[in-house]
Amino acid sequence: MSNFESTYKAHINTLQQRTAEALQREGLDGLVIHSGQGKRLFLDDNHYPFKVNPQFKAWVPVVDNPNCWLVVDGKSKPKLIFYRPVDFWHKVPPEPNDFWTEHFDLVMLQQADAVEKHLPYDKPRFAYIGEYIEVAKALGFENVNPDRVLHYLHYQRAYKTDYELDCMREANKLAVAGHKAAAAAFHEGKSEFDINLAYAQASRQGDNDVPYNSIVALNEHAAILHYMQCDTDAPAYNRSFLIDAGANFHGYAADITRTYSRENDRFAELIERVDKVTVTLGEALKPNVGYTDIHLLAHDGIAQILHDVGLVNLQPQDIVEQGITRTFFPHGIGHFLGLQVHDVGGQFNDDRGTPKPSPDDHPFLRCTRMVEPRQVFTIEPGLYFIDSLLADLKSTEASKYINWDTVDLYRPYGGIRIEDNIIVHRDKNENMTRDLDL
Ligand SMILES: [Mn+2]
Repeated sequence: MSNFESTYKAHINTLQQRTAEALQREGLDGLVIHSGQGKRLFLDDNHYPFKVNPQFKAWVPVVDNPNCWLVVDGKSKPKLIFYRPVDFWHKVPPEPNDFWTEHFDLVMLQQADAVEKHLPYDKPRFAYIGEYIEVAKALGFENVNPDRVLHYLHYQRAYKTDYELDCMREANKLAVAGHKAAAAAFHEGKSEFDINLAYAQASRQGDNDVPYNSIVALNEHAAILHYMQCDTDAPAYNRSFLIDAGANFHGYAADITRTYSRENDRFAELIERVDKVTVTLGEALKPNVGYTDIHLLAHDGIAQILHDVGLVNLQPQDIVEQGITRTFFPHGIGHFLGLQVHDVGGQFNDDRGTPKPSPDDHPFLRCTRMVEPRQVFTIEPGLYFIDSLLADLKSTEASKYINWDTVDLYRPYGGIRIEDNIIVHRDKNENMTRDLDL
């Protein structure tokens, strides 16, 4: 892991510069970034899984420790207040001694509510960045998550440092190992539950480690965009399989989708065609192209497929113009990827946070920015047979262009999504997912 040592220093320098600029704009001296707190279930003594503040894990690869604090001012060595209680019920994290620790002044905190003596004295000159507003107020902070600071940091987060790109390549490795094992389990006729276990085992990620709930969908379930169940019983026959599953590495996400057919049948052919659209769009991503244009290109690609396989009796251009592609491809072409699976800042026009919303006809597009080097995107076209959307289409004028018998042949397979994770470099793209032979 010496590789991380060499890039991490530059990563911290970049965060320092961004912090200095954000503070200057807001007229503040520093930020106090809270990792978070444990959250108890209502009327219960159990806790929800801890999910760290993304602004905290941007600085340190510590994702599992609540009650930690960072004090940063963009100039001095950052201070990390690291929570280490005396606790015989839970595992107490060891004193950090990793590649990143030398970049921080470390202070150990034994009691969560004793943090005040380690925080800056002049609270009005600092902003609290975190989820627990009452805690911030009780400590005397007046500035809590100021918009101008967050907008600036969120906008800049689209440009990944070399350290972040390395982390995301590692996350892709973990996820791809899981995807290969999941595909094998599908071909053995396993249940969704057992396929999910195969994924977890190979990716070394449990349900609380992955960056989002994995979608493990057999047959018709593949038509449910955010299918979150996992049937424990295998269906009588595994026809088709859609898996959208990622992994985390040092707090950075992978987000990959693949679709498989059990037989070499018409659905397999459809998968191959969507796969080609993913590859083509991945190549179309380049500096100075609008991400919205990539989304519109996806509709052209889907329209071509609908025409070629005889689902719709219209020329591709007319299929798009009539809005028919939105029945079969109702979501956005992708999003920024990073510390969060749908990384922030996708709909900003500038670093002041001026909104740049998605086009009216494409409300689910999560990113409208210009494509630039060091950005990391998913590209995830899909083609689904969703009963409710098909029923809507059937009730319109355009119904007469649809070959409903052909639609019915595909319905039992659910749908297709093929999603890659792509780094845009100045002179080329790096498809992290395909580079790992998935
Ligand atoms: Mn995605």
